[in-house]
Amino acid sequence: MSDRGDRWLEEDQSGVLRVRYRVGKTLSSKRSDFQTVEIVESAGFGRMLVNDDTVMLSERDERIYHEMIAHVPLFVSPRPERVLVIGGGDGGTVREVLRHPSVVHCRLVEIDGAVVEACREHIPQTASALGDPRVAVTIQDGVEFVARTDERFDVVIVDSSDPVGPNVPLFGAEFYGNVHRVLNDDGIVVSQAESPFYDSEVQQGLLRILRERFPRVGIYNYSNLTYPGGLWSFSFASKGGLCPIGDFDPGRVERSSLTFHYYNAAVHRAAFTLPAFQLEKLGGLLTPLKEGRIRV
Ligand code: SPD
Repeated sequence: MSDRGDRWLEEDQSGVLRVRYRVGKTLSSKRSDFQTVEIVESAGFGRMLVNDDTVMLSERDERIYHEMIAHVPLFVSPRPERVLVIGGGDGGTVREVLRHPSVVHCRLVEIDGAVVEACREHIPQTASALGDPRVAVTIQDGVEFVARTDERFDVVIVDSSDPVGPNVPLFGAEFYGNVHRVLNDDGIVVSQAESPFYDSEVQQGLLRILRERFPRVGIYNYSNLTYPGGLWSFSFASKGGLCPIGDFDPGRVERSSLTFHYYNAAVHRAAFTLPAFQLEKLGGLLTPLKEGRIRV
């Protein structure tokens, strides 16, 4: 068998579509307490992290997802110093967070230690960030962590998997009540919000929960290669009313001298422009984005 391509890995999307990836060698395969965690070589996407037959990331396109989940909130937050990442045991989100020199502490809370271990061993492209001295890795359920912690954060990033099994509470009201609690007054929470094509009910549910607690709520999109349908979303909510457009200074991105694969200041702004079908479903749940900050 060649390293990159003698079998097909099949992922089911919502029971209505199956996507198949040509893959070769399995570098690691473990049944953890929560899921099957596999790292495979693929023909077209480099190494892939696959949990319960669902692609979490590929080396080829992970930068799109991780740049968009991290830099949008971090460039809106006035001075992000303390960041909490829930999920994201592969380390890709943490890697992007650490590129902001104002960040002094980044805590990763991942429920499944097997994900962290497998990525540390086989996907250094993302997991090498976890060795940075500013990072603290906690293997614990994120729901439990935010319910109990005394720490406070400027940005919370919910880098979750799909809302099945132990991930369901990460899309729930109690969790977001506690996220609100652990955020500083100007705090921002951004969350993995599934597909606008397949999951509009999930998106509606999440935005409804956020609207009950946060004065500013938005959703933004990104295109990627490996999540079915290609177009996927993140939610954005700010505790103090910071607006991802009105309080975003494109000059700050330029002055940072950071280079990106996908994110830039124009993409940041454009990502909040939603297609008509998505606006029709979600429009009533979003707060206006054009004006500056909503003072609370
Ligand atoms: N359908 C898969 C959605 C997975 C989103 N999370 C991926 C984790 C990458 N850090």
